[in-house]
Amino acid sequence: VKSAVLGFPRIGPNRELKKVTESYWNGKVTVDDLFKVGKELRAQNWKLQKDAGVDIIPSNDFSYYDHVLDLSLLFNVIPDRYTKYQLSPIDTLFAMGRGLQRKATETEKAVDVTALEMVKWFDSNYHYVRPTFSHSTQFKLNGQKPVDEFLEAKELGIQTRPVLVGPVSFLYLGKADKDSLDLEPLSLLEKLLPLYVEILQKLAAAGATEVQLDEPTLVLDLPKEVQAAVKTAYTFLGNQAGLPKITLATYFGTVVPNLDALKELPIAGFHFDFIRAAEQFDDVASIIGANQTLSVGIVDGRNIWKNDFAKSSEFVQKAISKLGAERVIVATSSSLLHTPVDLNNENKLNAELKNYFSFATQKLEEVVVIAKNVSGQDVSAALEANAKSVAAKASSTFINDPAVQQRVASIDKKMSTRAAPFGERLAEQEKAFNLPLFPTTTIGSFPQTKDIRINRNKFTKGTISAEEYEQFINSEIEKVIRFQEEIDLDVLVHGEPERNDMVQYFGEQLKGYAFTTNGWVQSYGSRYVRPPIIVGDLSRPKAMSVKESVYAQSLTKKLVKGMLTGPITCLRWSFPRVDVDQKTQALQLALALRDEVNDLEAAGIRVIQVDEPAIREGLPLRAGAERSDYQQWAAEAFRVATSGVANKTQIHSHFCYSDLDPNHIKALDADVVSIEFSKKDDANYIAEFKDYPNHIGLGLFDIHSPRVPSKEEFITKIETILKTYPAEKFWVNPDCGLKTRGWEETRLSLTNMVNAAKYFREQYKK
Ligand code: THG
Ligand code: ZN
Repeated sequence: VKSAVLGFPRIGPNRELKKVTESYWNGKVTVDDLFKVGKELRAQNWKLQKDAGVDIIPSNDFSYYDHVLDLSLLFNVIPDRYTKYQLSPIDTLFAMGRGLQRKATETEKAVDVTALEMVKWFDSNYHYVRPTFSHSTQFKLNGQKPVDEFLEAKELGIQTRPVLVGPVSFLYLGKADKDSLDLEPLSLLEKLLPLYVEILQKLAAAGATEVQLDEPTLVLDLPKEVQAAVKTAYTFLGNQAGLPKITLATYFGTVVPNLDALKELPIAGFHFDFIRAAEQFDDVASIIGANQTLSVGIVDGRNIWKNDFAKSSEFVQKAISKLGAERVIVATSSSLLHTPVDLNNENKLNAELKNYFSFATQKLEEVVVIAKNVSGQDVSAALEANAKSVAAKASSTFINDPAVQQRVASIDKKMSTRAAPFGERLAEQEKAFNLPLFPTTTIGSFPQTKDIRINRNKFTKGTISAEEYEQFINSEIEKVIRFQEEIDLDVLVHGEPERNDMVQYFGEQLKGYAFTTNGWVQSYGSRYVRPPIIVGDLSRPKAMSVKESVYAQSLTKKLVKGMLTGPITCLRWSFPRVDVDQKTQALQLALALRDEVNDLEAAGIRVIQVDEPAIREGLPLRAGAERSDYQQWAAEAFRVATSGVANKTQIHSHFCYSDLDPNHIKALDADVVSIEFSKKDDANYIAEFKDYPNHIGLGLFDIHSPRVPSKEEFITKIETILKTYPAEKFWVNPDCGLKTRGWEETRLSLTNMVNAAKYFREQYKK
């Protein structure tokens, strides 16, 4: 029985790819330096897998930005606005991924182009760049990256299985460009398929015997025509002579509702995710043809828990007894892109906990051991060690905290309901706060300057004392407060200089969490996150944010918002436990946050914002009972966190990164919500929120761009919104936190925003 890996992290064990890419963008290194590091990383990854004994090793899983974007470039799906500057292929890739603004020099023309849309990759925290099609798209092969990388590995003596996103997912996950809104991407299938044939032929000529085509859209609720497209595409590709053998890979869920599309396809085999959807086994096994292989995704590509070899082997045995050993492959459930690179890079992690974890590098050994085990080879030492670790975890004191379990069991309706309905709360809040019409505020973070990062690093390394660090943070808070007073915002924030990542920061302070020093996972492009790990029952040993908020409030007569990350976002952006359900973990987080919210209130903080940017991405991929369950418990968790306060304490929340469902937000019963809106300001989207009962700040400018909107631009925008949206519910704020912006543009944008609000106050004066 062979072992297979669907993809390996590309970032390098020490974020080599981030460092060199950002240096290249800053003009500090050449394109050759960039390519050299890329080549080294690829070689390193292949060798690692080869040495671990993996049989089927992927290539073309590497990317300088995003593998879906690579495919847009390969098939020449490049909107005209990027080609007109005649940039090199790599600069075109970066321009599409992140936009490019460059002043003219003696040798180069000026460039000014925004990025393509970036979207979450299914329910993960990875973002892909959306393929963007137009009537003028000229499909043709642009270079041959998959072939080049295949040959690169071959030269190292390593035979690989190239991986590409398949044609249906490539189209279905894409969209029509703004000049071609009537275009249905899926209608391009006929034009696209010959390009797949062409690149697969080239791969075959280069010596590739098999390829992996990823079709994760098959785990979504698919309309009939998409199912039909799968059938068309793979019948067509499978019937071409001279191509490498095709394995169609799906992951992140069950394919059962789309199973018909996979029946009797003339391809070599399938890969399914049995971590996410073990229950699909009988159904999918029933459609495997007599000569087809089944790749059993049994080593989790989305989480960091050590595999249970006994359990996994038993599962694979089931496949073997059905199909025979030669037709079964042991594989990672998905690409390992979503896991940190190497547990051996962690030297501060508690030894007991370390024994429960497995990062990408360790997962290579896992697929190999399981494959050997089910092949009847002697891996008893590995099995024994694994069984010990599994048993130790079950009784670990890290994991079980009876007091927390009891508290979750005692949650009742009262705990998740505010004392009075919104109308009554609002009346009390208005009386207490006396805010003007069109109140202005920001989402929470202010620019994280180099100085802040340097001081945080010094504190982490111990080169400055806790007192010195606190003084530094306080001086930053004071700067931010004075700044906000000066530009005359109404509801202030402390600016969050003490926080690295909003989830990591709270994770580090909660009992039941473990965190890594080097466990980076790519989020998009060169931006990575270090998800904290939920290892046990969660509780809050002491207040987490009160000191900073109270200090900020002590500096001003204006209201200062307390700032917290909500239970669902903490859960979604962490590696969760797999021994209890997600609802339980969310409620434990909710209770910890409830204590924090109540402490903030007791310390005199009168407005408290609990952010839930990840609430939408937690929604199960498929409609059905699981989804409505989620909607119920996600809202409950938020309300448990926020319902312990008096009517006159105002609860805010914030959402971004996704299209929101107003009904879902309504269930949270926050007094005020701010939502990302600057790129979604069409009348329909506004209308969806018109009847939302509580107050909303529709984000008025894009914080991802250094561009400064003028006061007039803000006024025009607000005027448009006011045609649909009632003035008395309208808060004025940016789209999201200002952490990644510079101070200069922040000052200008916010000043213009505040002045626009003042203009409307005059207009609406009674
Ligand atoms: N935190 C977490 N997940 C997220 C976001 C977040 N997912 C969605 C969205 N926001 C992704 N956006 C970002 C934005 C910035 C960064 C990462 C993800 C970022 N990372 C730093 C970097 O790579 O240089 C490192 C941050 C750190 O020091 O911890 O800037 O906000 N969890
Ligand atoms: Zn946001």
